[in-house]
Amino acid sequence: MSSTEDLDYPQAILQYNSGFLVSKVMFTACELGVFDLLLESGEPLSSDAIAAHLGTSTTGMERLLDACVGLKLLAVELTQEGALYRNTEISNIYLTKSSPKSQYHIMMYYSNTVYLCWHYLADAVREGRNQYERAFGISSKDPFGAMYRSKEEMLKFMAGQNSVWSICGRDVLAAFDLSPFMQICDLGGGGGALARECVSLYPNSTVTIYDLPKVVHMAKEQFIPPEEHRIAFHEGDFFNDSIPEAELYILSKILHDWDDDKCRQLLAKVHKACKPGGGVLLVESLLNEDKSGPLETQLYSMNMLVQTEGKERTAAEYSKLLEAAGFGEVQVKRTGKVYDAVLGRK
Ligand code: ASE
Repeated sequence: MSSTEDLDYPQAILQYNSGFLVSKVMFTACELGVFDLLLESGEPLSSDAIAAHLGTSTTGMERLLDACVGLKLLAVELTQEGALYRNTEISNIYLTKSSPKSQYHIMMYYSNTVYLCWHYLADAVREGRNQYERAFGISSKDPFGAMYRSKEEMLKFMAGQNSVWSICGRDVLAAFDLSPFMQICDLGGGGGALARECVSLYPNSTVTIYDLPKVVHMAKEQFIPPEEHRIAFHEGDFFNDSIPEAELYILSKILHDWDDDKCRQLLAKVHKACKPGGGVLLVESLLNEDKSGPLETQLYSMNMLVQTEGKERTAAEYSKLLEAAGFGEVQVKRTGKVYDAVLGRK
């Protein structure tokens, strides 16, 4: 495409202009249970039948379904009885609640929590800080206090964070051979999906999920079956309480929540607790060195601005933080998916 064509028909601008409409159509179809219904039904359904089953208006549902067809999240077939809708393969796998690779929970978190913070993106940029006060009327001093403001919010966040590991958990854990590390501590391990992936990939390892007491209680109650004996728990606040000894610490999407000062504090503490010969695995979405991309990571970094005290960083930035804490032999592996791996050794 020549640059004049670009200027005559600014496809990118038009597309970006409606980007949030696309997200909200997908989120809404998920929330209302369109994909679950079409999976369960096992046969294509009319918009009237879908509306009736889900208790919505027909006029609204018809438009939602057609927009989903435009997005290739549904397929439509015209028959004598009218238009019949069915899931596409990608919707069956990723948008239904019950699928092992379901992204339903992260979408509900984006649609109902993240979305409200993004309403104040301009304020976040002006002020350089998160927007919990404007979005929810709660203090933004303690981002996780705000994110875990209710049991429901905490559960939504934990379930949402879990869902990404069904897609890229294996890749980040297989990026390095972690089999020499038997005793692993997942700091801020939350709902434990990565810990479960870890004991499945490395059958000789045990993983201790370290998290706030209320998070650990929820993980035990909702996410980790009691018969999973290779997963243990440790309740604490990693900034204020002690960190147990381990051979490998996993910090998955932890440093991106905090500024450089807090990251240095935490990594110094991890280094002190770490067994000699042990290491630390950072799982993060890496920016290019010149921060020119990937777009998904640049957008995540904006999300860290509206929701946390952190940002996404480059591999060199993470290496510097690790080295400042005393870790060496830093290795970086890009997985080609949204999350990458950085390993440092003590
Ligand atoms: C965090 C991760 C997330 C803190 C807040 C968050 C996510 C959404 N909100 O550690 C999931 C990852 N997605 C993004 C946009 O970073």
